[in-house]
Amino acid sequence: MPITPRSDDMLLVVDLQYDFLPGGQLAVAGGDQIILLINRLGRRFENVGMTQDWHPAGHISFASSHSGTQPFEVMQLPYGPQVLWPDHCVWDTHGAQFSADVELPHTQLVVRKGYHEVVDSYSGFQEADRRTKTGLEGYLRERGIRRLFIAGLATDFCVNWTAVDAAAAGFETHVIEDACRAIDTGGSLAKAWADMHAAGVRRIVAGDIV
Ligand code: VGL
Ligand code: ZN
Repeated sequence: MPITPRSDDMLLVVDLQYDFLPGGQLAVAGGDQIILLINRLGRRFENVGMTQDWHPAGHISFASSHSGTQPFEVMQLPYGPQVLWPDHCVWDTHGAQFSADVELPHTQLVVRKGYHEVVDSYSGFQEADRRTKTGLEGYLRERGIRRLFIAGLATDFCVNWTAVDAAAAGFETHVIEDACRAIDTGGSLAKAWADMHAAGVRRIVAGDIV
């Protein structure tokens, strides 16, 4: 289905940071392969936003914060099950920076998330406690944005949770599949697409945007 960008659309680019790219602490396979495509997509959108995973050292989502655990294990935390990760996207480290290959100079908004030590936040809208908001929804409403086009890393975590929350908030939400790459741990990618489908998220490819 061809879709033409409008002035009430935003391209929301998720977590294109060194730690999620090959060589990073939580590298997503092929993560570097989507950057040029996203740069090209970005030129089609008047409104571009980015999210940035942004954790304090010792963050609760890090396996290193819980003795006797390993990365990719799941741990029960007060707000629900949490996959434990290698340390990543720590404040003011190189790994937390956006890739220098990202060329989206007209980006209007950067939303940081995951900055509270005891709660993770995959979603750009709210933390994993499902209560603490980032402010993104209010920003988009004040800007008159009605449709969101989401690309970036990782399909099954931050893209997924951001898309599901966007749809729940009433935005017409599209995930650009070939402009995303997944971690895929413990069946997370299949579950993510099922969750996004159930939430009414539309699964498109970059070629649909004309
Ligand atoms: C992400 C795991 C941990 C993501 C962030 O950007 O998808 N995944 N933190
Ligand atoms: Zn993270």
